[in-house]
Amino acid sequence: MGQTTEDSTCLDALIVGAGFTGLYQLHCLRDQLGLSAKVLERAPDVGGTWYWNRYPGARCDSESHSYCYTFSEALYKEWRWKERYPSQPEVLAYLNHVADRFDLRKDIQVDTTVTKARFDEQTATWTVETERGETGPGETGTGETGTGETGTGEVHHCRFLILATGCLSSTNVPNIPGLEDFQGAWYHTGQWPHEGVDFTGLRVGQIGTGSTGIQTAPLIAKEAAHLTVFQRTANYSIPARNKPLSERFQDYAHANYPDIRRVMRMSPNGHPFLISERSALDADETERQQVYQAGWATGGFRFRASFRDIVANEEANKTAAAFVQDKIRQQVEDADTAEALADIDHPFAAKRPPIDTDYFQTFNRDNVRLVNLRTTPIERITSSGVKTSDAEFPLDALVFATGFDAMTGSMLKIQIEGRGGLALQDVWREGPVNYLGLQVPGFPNMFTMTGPGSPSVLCNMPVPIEQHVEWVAECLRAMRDGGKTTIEADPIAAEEWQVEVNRAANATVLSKAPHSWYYGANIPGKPQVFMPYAGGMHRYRERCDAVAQNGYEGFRLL
Ligand code: NA7
Repeated sequence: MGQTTEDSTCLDALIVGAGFTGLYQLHCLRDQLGLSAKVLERAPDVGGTWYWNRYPGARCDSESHSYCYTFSEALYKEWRWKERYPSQPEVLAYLNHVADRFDLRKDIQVDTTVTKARFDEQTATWTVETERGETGPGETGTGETGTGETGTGEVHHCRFLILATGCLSSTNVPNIPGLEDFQGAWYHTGQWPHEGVDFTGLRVGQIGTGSTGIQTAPLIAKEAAHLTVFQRTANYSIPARNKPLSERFQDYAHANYPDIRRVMRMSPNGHPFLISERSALDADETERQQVYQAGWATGGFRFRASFRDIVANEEANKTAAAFVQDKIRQQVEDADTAEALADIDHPFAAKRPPIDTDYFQTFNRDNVRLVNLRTTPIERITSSGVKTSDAEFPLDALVFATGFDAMTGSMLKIQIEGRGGLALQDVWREGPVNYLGLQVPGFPNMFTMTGPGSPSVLCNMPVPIEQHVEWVAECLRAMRDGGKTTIEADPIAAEEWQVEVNRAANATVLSKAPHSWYYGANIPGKPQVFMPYAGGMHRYRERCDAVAQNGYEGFRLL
């Protein structure tokens, strides 16, 4: 064990995480409110999830001109994006630019993992313990690590603790028997080596066909000698139709910044386009096909905007699902493979729908094979590959595109104790409870950003992020102006919010995929509770604004 150093200064705010949320929160609290604030970040640099996810093909599914901050018109207009969807290096470069532009780095301490946080009721402050030089976002793995000098602990004190730890940041390496025997190299996409991986000449296995797997398979297939894709749940995917962004489009986006921002802020999902007001059931079959075809040609999430009720109405959803399934079959030459890819057991968009570049066509390559784990499950990983119930697949490398312990994973990795030693792990044992996704009863002055109860993962993320950050900043400003020192969610308000979160999910087809990570179903032992708020970003914003206007209704302020 190394030594522990204690910083006796009590900061106004400690922010955990230097991703999209943490960077903007620091800017708001320090530069707009004049508070003393600091960010602690486990990675060696800023960027959050965009620091770690460096797998081949890593790219955002939101369009570039909307996957950015909009709080500053000058910032919006000085950045020019290269492609319709930003690649991981480009998003990371953008976040680095933001960190430099607002001089944020001087208050960001990297290579620092927060391990414990405890609320002291006497002083109404948080005591936060850290370790230096921790490994990355996973339990184990071959990915990038920190400085390696573990064991040096620190103690910090603060009035407000803001968990900007990310909602898709705690990697999930499934516990498949035999991984420790595997003689090849293995990687999780969310913890990819910074120097890259050369798959040339190798037989690669990929487990997972979510958004990440669907992005990376076409690139790995081009490089590797052979790629075996292990699919547990077949997935819908819409062509991204990525392309370089013209100077003309960039000029248009900059000139129309106020309108683009307004559409993003008023829409249910934070994207910069309007959703049709028509029902899919109001169009006849020919017209419906034409509308879907147009959406397919446009590509990306705009396909989902074809009709207003694709996510809300099961019958409407079936028309979209059938259209996409037909398209999948048309793209894949081998009939059995096409059927395995199109045999989808949930409504369209009930699990997070990927968008792709040549994913299905990848299965037409001679060096790519699909293994359907529904019919032939994995039994174990051996020293030389993967053994399913009917065959053994010799592999030189294994890629886990197996996702994250979403929304709660990174928060629960920190041992957090609220009033009277109440542990967050205990409070959330049966599922996350909080108010507006922002505060947990019993944990005063702690804010949970983009976690359960927030619409975050169902939206173009920068929009809920800016909303959360600005709401918290305004809250702290109001507390200062009103001479208040603590804010805590009322347990009844939190209970009512859980009812609202469930009600919102049940009003959509999202509730028809109980095996999705929205329900925590990808993590063994995790409570099966629908986590994000599915009522729409616009409603969520209205609700949060009303709560603030009504003197922070549902919160106790002292
Ligand atoms: P996802 O969407 O959670 O996808 C993970 C994939 O890995 C999915 O196909 C899973 O199958 C599969 N998986 C997980 N565990 C296993 C095991 N044990 N065996 C076989 N297959 C498994 O993660 P992504 O990284 O693709 O995307 C996460 C988000 O990041 C995405 O929504 C974007 O917002 C960005 P399953 O479907 O569970 O049967």
